[in-house]
Amino acid sequence: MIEVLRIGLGIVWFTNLFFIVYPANNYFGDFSNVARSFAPVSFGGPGFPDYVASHPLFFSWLIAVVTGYLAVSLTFGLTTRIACFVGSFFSAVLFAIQIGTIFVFPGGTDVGEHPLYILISAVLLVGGAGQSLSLDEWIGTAWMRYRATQPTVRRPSVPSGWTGALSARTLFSYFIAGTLVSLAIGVGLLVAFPLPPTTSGPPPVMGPTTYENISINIAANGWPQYSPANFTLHTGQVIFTIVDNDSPMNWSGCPCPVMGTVGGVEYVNGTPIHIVSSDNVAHSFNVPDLNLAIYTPGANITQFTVDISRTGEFEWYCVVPCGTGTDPYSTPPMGVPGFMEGTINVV
Ligand SMILES: [Cu+2]
Repeated sequence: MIEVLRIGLGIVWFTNLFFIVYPANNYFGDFSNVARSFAPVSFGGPGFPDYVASHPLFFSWLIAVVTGYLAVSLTFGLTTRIACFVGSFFSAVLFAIQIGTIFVFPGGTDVGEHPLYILISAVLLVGGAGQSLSLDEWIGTAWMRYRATQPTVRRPSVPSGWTGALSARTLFSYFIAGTLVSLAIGVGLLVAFPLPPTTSGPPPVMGPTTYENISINIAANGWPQYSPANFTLHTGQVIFTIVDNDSPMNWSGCPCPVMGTVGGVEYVNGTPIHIVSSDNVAHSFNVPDLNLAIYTPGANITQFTVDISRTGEFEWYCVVPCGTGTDPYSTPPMGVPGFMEGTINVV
């Protein structure tokens, strides 16, 4: 029974591995953009998601290699015990990093199952999984047979059956301690990459309420385009109006909580909204350094108010996959300044 559980978890990791290697998903190519799309919902702020997005080679391969190891190890029962530890620690780190999304979308993302993975790993470890239907068992038996054919010149001082050398209780203690440490590491990573500190000096004088009107139209070359993309604001309350003239678009992968506005809402055609429906999200307006995340439904008018208390240059970009090429996450106008990226100068 426990071996069935082990193989089942192995198959789950194989499906994750399949997602990674399936060419149409473009896992490696999209990695930065997907990581960046978590910035608005990371409870530690956008610092760590931005860091991951700017080191895509390392992090994409790290996740791919661990996923591949867990798939092979658990399914075939090779180094089962180590896989229980690795799998649990890996899940704990992922869970901690994405905990902000979980609170926003209960069970709505693929990270909601990680506590279950950790529990299954614990059960496999304590239950001594890997003792049948496994390569661990096959190798152990083969080794024993080989030993039996050898003349008994030197008896190893290692107690026989090394897999039982540590009691289940000791193992379980290591397991719990390691999982908790991994959770702490995940949280630590978020906290270690905080928002840029507010500039020191006297608090800025808040100016009067100002207005910023933006529209999204289809440019002559067929790309959707924010205009203006680069503009100047004054500190104080700014009331934005974004008229999105692009077509409505469904973005099923959307983590779309509104963040950083007065009241935590945006107004779509006058209706206050906390979480924008994935049924229609044509574009977004994300300013990580202001912790601002706005999603604009196509063929709608979105309004929101932001209190801006610091001066400086702030980058904004759209995280909604609106590229017009084969890969909507990475083809233009995604990431093209003047279309889906720009600079706000606050004076
Ligand atoms: Cu866009």
